[in-house]
Amino acid sequence: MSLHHQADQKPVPRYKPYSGAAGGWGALRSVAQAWIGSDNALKNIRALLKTNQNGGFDCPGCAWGDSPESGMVKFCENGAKAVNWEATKRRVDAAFFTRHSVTSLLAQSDYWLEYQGRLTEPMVYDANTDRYKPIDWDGAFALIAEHLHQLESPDQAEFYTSGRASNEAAYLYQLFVRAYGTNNFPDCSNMCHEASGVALGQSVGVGKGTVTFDDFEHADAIFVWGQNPGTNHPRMLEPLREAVKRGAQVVCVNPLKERGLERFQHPQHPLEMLTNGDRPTNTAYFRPALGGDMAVLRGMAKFLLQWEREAQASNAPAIFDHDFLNQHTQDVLAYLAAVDATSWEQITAQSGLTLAEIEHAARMYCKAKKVIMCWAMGITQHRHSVATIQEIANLMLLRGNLGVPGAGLCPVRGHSNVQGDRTMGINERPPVALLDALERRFGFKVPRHNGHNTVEAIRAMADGQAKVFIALGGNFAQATPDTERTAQALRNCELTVQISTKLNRSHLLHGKQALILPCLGRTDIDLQGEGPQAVTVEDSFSMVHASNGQLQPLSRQMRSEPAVIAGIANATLGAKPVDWNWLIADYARIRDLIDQTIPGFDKFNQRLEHPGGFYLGNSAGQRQWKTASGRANFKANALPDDLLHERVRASGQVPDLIMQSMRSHDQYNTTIYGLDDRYRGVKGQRNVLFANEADILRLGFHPGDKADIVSLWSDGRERRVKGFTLLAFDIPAGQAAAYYPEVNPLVPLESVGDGSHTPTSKFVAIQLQPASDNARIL
Ligand SMILES: Nc1nc2c(c(=O)[nH]1)N[C@H]1C(S)=C(S)[C@@H](COP(=O)(O)OP(=O)(O)OC[C@H]3O[C@@H](n4cnc5c(=O)[nH]c(N)nc54)[C@H](O)[C@@H]3O)O[C@H]1N2
Ligand SMILES: Nc1nc2c(c(=O)[nH]1)N[C@H]1C(S)=C(S)[C@@H](COP(=O)(O)OP(=O)(O)OC[C@H]3O[C@@H](n4cnc5c(=O)[nH]c(N)nc54)[C@H](O)[C@@H]3O)O[C@H]1N2
Ligand SMILES: [Mo]
Repeated sequence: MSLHHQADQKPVPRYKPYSGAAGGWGALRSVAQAWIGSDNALKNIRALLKTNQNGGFDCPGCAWGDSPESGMVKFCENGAKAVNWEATKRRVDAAFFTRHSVTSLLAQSDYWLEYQGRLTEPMVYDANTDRYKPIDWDGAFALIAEHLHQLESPDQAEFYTSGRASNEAAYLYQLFVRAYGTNNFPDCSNMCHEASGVALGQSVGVGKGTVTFDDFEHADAIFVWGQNPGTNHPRMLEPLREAVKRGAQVVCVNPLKERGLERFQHPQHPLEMLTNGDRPTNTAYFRPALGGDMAVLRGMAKFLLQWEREAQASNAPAIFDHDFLNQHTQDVLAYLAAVDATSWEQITAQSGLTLAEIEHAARMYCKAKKVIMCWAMGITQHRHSVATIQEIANLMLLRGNLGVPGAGLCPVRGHSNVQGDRTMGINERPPVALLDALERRFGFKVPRHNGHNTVEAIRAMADGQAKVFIALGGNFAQATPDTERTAQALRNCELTVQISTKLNRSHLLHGKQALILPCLGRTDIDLQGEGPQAVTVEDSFSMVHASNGQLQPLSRQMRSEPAVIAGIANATLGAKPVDWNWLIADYARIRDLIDQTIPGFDKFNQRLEHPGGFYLGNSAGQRQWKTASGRANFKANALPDDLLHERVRASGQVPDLIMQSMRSHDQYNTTIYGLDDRYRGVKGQRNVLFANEADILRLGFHPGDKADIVSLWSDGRERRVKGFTLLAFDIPAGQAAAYYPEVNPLVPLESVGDGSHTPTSKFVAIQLQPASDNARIL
C-alpha cells in the first residue's frame, strides 16, 4: 500500500518489534512507495536527484550538512518523503474550500489535512459561511496593513517564523517587522535549539556548533546525546558508521535503543544491499533517566578530576589540557569546586546510570584525543537544558576539545534553515550589533526592547495584549504546548495570517479575520522580474549554499515568501525604508543588503558562486572567544535539586511515569506522512504510549489496553488525552514516550527551560487512567 493512500483509509494498527538495520531495504522500500504512491512520480524522481547537489535545491528536510567535495549520500529516505510531500499535484483551492467548512475540516486529522495538497490561491475567512473564500493578493495585503495600522502599538502584533524560510525571506521579514516597530519574533527555534544558543553563547561566545563535516573523519570519539538520527538526520548515520569502521568510538546516550544508533545498512551501497550486510553505528550505548544527562556529564567530569589528581600525584601524564586551560579559559577552579561539591549519590540517583557505566563513558571520553559531542532535542527540551549544554562545554574544555580538527561541539539543528534564520536576525532578543547595523544602513529607529518568544506570544494573545498573528510557515497551533490554550489564544486574535505551502490546523484555529497566503516551497521554480531566483540556506555546520527550485509551481497564484513579505511591507509601510518591489525582482539585491549588515556575509553574491557554497566561520572553532571575559567560560551550575518541577509536586499528585514526546519515522514535525514508525515496530497508529511492561502491569493495565493520559501541574486545569494504546516497550522503568504533536495538550505552557523558555517536551509528569472513551484513530 502506498504511503499516500493511507490518509483516505482506515488503518489496521499493529505492533511488532523491527529486526532489520536502519536504512537498507526498509528505507529503499519506503522511498519507492513514496514515489510510486505519489501522483507525481516521474517528476519527483528527477527532483530528488538534484537534492543538495550544486544547481539543485536544498533538501527541505533536516539541517544536516553534506561534504561539499565527496560523493556522500545526497538524499535519504526522509528527505525523499519531504520532497515528495511538497511536490504533490493535489491542490487545495477555492473549490476545495467550497466543499468544506472550517468546522468540518477541524474534525479531520492533521494527516488528512496536509495530504489534501498544496495551497494554490490566497483565501480569506468568511464568518457568515464558515468557509475560506478567494481574495486577491492586493486585497489580502491591504487587510493586513489595515490591521497593523489600527494597533495601539506594534508590540501588539506577533510575527512567527518556522525554520524552512530562506535567508532572503528571513532577512526581508525581520527588516519589515523592525521597520514596522517590534521585535516580536516567536519562532520554532524557541521550541527547539534555543537552549543550545543561550548556553553556548555564554560558554564559548557563539551559539552555534563549532565543527564542520570534515571533523567527523578525524574524531577519535563521537558522543551522540538525546538524538535519533536514524529518523531525523539519516545522512548522519554514514559518518557514524564510518567512524566505527575506522576504530573511533561512537558513544550513544539515549534511554531508547534507537535502531539507527545500533546498525545501519547503506541504501545507496550496492554490495551491502546485495549481501544484506550492515554495520554498527556505535561502540557503547548508555540509557539514562529522562533529564539525567547533566548528572552523567557531571559524573564523567568527577572521574576526570579524580584521575587528574592521581596523575599529578604519580607524575603521570595529565588528564586535563593545562595549556588550553591557562591560555583560553576562565573560572575552571570554580567549576572544579562545583564538581567536588556534587555527590556521587546525587549523580547516580539523577542520571539513572550505574557508577560503572559513568566510569566507562568517562574512560572513553578520556582515551580519545579528539572528541565531538552532538546533541538534539533529548537535551534541549528540559528545564535544565542550558545547564546541561554548559556541562557538555565544560567537559570538552577540560581536555581542549575545541578549535582543533576532529573535535568540537555539534548541536544538530532541526529545520533545514533554522540556523540561517537566526543569523539573519529572526531573534526576539536581538544582539545590539545587529540593531546598530540595521539603523546605520537603513536610517530608521529600530525597536531596542526585547520582543516575545513563542511562549510569551501565546500568553500575550491569550491575554488580549497581542491582536495580530502572522506566521511565515510552520504550524503554530500544533507545534506549541498546551494545545487548548494555544487554540484559544489564536482565536482571540483580530487577525491571523498563515503564509504556508499546505493546509494545517493553524489555518482552522484562526482569529476573527483570517488569511491563508499560499507560497512556493524549496522545490518550486521561483520566477521574479529579473528571472528565476535562487535562495540561500545555512546548515548545522555554518555552510551557506544556494538552492534553486526545479519544479513548475502548481498555480500562478502562489507567490514566493520574499514576494509575500514584500507585498505586506509595501502595503504597510510604502517603499520605506527600501523599495520592496524592486528588491524582490532580483534576490541578489537582498543579498547585497545582507552583505552590508550581517557579519560574515561580505561579498555574499560573489562567494555563492563557489560550488558547494561557503563556510561562515565560527569564532570558538578558531579559539577566539566572543564572551565578556574574552575567554571560554566554565559554568559552575549545580545539578537540579529535584528533576520534578515544584509545580508538579504542588499538584499534590504523584506521577505514574515521566513521559517524553518524540518523532515517529513517518513524520516531519507536525506533518504526518504516514501512520507507521518502522524502527519501533509500530504500524497504522499514532495514539500510543510506549512504556515498560512491568510499569504497565504495576499501574493496573495490560499491554494493548487503552488509557487516558493526564499530566500534573498545580494550576487546576485538566490536561488529558484520551484512549492511548499502551505498548510494552524496551524503555527504562518509570519512563514513557509518545508522539508529538498528539501529546502536546499535556505540556503545560508554564513548564519551560530556565533561560531558554523552551517547553519541556521531553519531561512531562503523567498519570494513566482507564480510557474515558475511544479516541479518534486518525
Ligand atoms: N524525518 C524527520 N526529520 C526531522 C524532523 C522530523 O520530524 N522528521 N524534525 C526536524 C527537527 S525540527 C528537529 S529539532 C530534529 C529533531 O531530532 P531529534 O532530536 O532526534 O528528535 P526527537 O524525535 O525529538 O528525538 C529525541 C531523541 O532524544 C531521546 N531523548 C528524549 N529525552 C531524553 C533525555 O532526557 N536524555 C537523552 N539522552 N535522550 C533523550 C529520545 O529517546 C529520542 O531518541 O529533527 C529534524 N529532522
Ligand atoms: N511536544 C513537542 N512539541 C514540539 C517538539 C517536540 O519534540 N515535542 N519539537 C519542537 C520543534 S524542535 C520544532 S522545530 C517545532 C516545529 O514547529 P513548526 O516549524 O511550526 O512546525 P512544522 O510542523 O515544521 O510546520 C509544518 C507546516 O509548515 C508549512 N510549510 C512547509 N514548508 C514550507 C515552506 O517552505 N514555506 C512556508 N511558508 N511554509 C511551509 C506547511 O504549511 C506545514 O503544514 O515544534 C516543536 N514542538
Ligand atoms: Mo526543531
